[in-house]
Amino acid sequence: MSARLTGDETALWKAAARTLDANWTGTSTAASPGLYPHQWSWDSAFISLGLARHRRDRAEAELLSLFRGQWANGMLPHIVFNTRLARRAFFPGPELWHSERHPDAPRGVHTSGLTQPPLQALVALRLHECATDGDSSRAFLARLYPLLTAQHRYLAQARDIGSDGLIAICHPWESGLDNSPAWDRPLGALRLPPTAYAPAQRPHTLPNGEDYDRYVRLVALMRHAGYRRTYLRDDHPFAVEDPLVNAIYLASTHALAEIATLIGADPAPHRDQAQRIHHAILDHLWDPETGCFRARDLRDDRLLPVVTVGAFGPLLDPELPSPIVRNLVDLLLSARFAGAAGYPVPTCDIQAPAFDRGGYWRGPTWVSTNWLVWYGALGHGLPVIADLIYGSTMRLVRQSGFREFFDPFDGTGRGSHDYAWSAALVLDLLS
Ligand code: 9YW
Repeated sequence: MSARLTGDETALWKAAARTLDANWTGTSTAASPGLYPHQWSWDSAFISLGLARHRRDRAEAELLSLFRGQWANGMLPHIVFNTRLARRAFFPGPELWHSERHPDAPRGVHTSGLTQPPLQALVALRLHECATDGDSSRAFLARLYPLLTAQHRYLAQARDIGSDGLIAICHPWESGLDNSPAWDRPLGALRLPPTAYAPAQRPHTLPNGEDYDRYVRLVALMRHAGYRRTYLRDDHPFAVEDPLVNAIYLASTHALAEIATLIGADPAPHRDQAQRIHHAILDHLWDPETGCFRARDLRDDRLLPVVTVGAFGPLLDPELPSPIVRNLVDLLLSARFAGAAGYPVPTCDIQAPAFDRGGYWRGPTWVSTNWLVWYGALGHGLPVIADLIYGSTMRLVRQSGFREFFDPFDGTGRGSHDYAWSAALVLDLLS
């Protein structure tokens, strides 16, 4: 804990550290003890950022534990199930995925068959930057590097569905922003057979049962096709290039180049790849007419209409042209986002018809997306934006605790309590 913290900040720091301690399972961190008892991929990345400030040993263990679930083709699954828990601890559990039937899946651990935003390389580099023992930290990076490069190779080979340098999500869960209105159109276009899942089995967080059936349907299609690359490219009905996912991919590719340099490997292929992603984000996801980034539906080659918090993801691109940075700042401060929200950043454009202040990823403020926009703003030397988001995040957790998500107008906490990434990212912000 830093000596420059005020009394208030020290109390918050201790509460966040206690939450992480309570969620620690012995080898990794439960995303939320009641609701999400397993290990989620991008949660794990955010969580290790907080652990790095509190228990360095656990920060490394957290990432290594996640990569135990990595498939032989490099795919890093979005859930690694905790096999010590009862099978019914979370729905949908391992029975939806049947990873044990897939030749690429690891033995002795159950995983999902989807992935999530590839934050891990970015986080691994940040862990190194705040390490006190440089040698041991470099050794950790050297251990992680082949796993990270395999993860990125999988994305470049299997998920560049548009052959344009960007990666596509094949399921809303892969975005991390599960029920974002950005996916409404491609999800609505999906033909739905009668479902086998009873309404009682659906998690409370998703109000719309029909959407949930569509999620399960998409998983079934992928599973039946053996998650095959050619199926995903040619036939899978859901393929979307999202600006937030791709900006994370870009930032992690830059991080991979730096990690390569630190451990004496060749950074050049990662630098070339980063250039390709940078140009593709601008060429394919920037809409000059509306002055913002939007997701592209590859199945009908159109930008999707709704503007979400994902529009600010490209701030993670260190080479984002300054006129575009200015556009994003104006949009962020406008009445569509921070200008009308007491507790920014809402996850959906407040003026969009789909905006819902209590609707999970359809409007509420989340600590994770706030951290990403904050980090991007710092990278572009935008202290006013960074301070605005820092202040809003601190007010949220002080007022409502480490909740899963928050009402963007009055800061009311919603969803699960003791949500690990809300605590972890507060530790990172305070450090
Ligand atoms: C689900 C674990 C996950 C996060 C996702 C969030 C939510 C629920 O919880 O998903 O059923 O997977 O939307 O981003 O990784 O915290």
